[in-house]
Amino acid sequence: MIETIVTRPIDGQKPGTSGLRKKTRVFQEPGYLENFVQSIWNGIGGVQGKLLVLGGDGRFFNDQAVQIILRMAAASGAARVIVGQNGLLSTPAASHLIRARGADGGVILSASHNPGGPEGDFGVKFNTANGGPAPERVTEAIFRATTELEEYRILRAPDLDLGELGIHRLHETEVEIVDPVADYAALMERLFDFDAIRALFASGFRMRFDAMHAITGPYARAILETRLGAPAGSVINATPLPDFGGGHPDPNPVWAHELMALMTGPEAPDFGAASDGDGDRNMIVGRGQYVTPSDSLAVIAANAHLVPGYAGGLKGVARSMPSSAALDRVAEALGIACYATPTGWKFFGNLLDAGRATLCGEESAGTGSDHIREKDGLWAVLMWLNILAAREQSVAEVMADHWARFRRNYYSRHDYEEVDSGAATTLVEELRAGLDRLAGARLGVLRVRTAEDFSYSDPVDGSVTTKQGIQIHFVEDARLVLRLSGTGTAGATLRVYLERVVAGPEGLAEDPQAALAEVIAAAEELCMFKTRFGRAAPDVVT
Ligand code: VG1
Ligand code: CO
Repeated sequence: MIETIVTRPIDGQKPGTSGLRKKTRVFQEPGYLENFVQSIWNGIGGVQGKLLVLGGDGRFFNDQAVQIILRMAAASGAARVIVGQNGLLSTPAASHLIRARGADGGVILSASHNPGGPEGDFGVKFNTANGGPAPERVTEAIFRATTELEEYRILRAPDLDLGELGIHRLHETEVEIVDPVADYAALMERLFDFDAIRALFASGFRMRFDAMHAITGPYARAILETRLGAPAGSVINATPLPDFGGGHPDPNPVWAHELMALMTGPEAPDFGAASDGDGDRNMIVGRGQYVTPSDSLAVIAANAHLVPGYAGGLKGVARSMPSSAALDRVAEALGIACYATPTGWKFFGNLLDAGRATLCGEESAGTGSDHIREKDGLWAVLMWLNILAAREQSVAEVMADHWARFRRNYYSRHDYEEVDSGAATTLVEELRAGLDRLAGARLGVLRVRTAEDFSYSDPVDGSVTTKQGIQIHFVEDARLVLRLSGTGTAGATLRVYLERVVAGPEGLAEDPQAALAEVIAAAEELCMFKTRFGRAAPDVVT
């Protein structure tokens, strides 16, 4: 029986950088999830007769949310919903399924790198028919729908058994439960030289992949251990847990500290990697050699021709504006275009769809290509394995060669987390208001060349997105970017991005924080974080 429930708009259901993220407890409030899901349906013109994909990263409340969304899809007449077994799908696997099955869109349940559990975060993302995150015009339509909502429709029915593969029926909607790994693993096999990677492992190459108790465990086991022959135990923390084992499923040196300790210790294997809650981020680390995501993207671009799926060359590349410009010099050398977009994967979709870019990446550990329309953690790991196998070099050797050829961009991000929202907004507004006076000014020993509030005009559809971060270029080949996070669920998080290019061949092996000291000092002089936020130092330095 279909029920129509009278409701009223709930404040603040505004999708951010990547979907709607709130405290799990907020999502569990009566009607909260239902209101948002009905608003997605309303915002995209209904789901009557449509084919949808549904799955999540397995965090606490994933199982219940999947049942609610299935009943709401059925109540609104969806023709079929393809669901990952037990309600699980990594974000890249969901993107692939949407494309491979010609779906009209998909709902992904995840708050990505944010911690999960009853006291953690939950999230809902909507992806469109190209497999990518909904572009801004769609998220705006969904948000508008949340402000006008009067009722939602839901089927009254018992829970489906999501463990059983095959086609089930919910009212008039078919629910197809699929193996979450199979199609994705087959796609990876088509892109990479699995024989070469298998031979690498057979020769004694050792790796450690930390799934951080999140969604990539089953994918990494199936691909790295079963298909590529990495020794059993190469994948650790491989069972997805509803609270990610109490950890912070964000693959960076701070949150993946166990892996970092291993990789810098005496027993270090040749290669280390990690992924995040929903499987779209990656961390790459060699023995004693951490690779920043911006450098990783540049290395992948410079070596993509060694990988079968990209042997034909790259059409172009793209990076988020705050990501380092290491990629730009590779693009220049290859003679291809390099685009700088606002933060968030949704801005890459048009470039990928239009064939203007083949590879994309963000400094926040997201890397991907036109094989799907999301960033893809395991894909990046396989890229590196394929490149290491083809070049017969260690990670440290690959990096040394890369910097010698392209120069090195020292790069770091300092996050001030959960600071007072008012103080953070005031800082950004004051910076904006003072931009004109900055050009030519001195900040510490650095001289400002240009200062702007980044705005992006999409070369494909002409849409313009403003206020995407304060960007300051210094005469001394350095850069400072500041923006507020759009994925947090408490207070405000200020991200400070710091970059300096060294010409080499000297000075290629400095400690990044030391190499960036002058840019860090310039940021403090400009923003006075200590006075404004009462914080002696950033909360997270990556
Ligand atoms: C952060 C990152 C951004 C990334 C986004 C979603 O956004 O900076 O690069 O696209 O998270 O990643 P923000 O607005 O907090 O800076 V994921 O893997 O959390 O979906
Ligand atoms: Co993620």
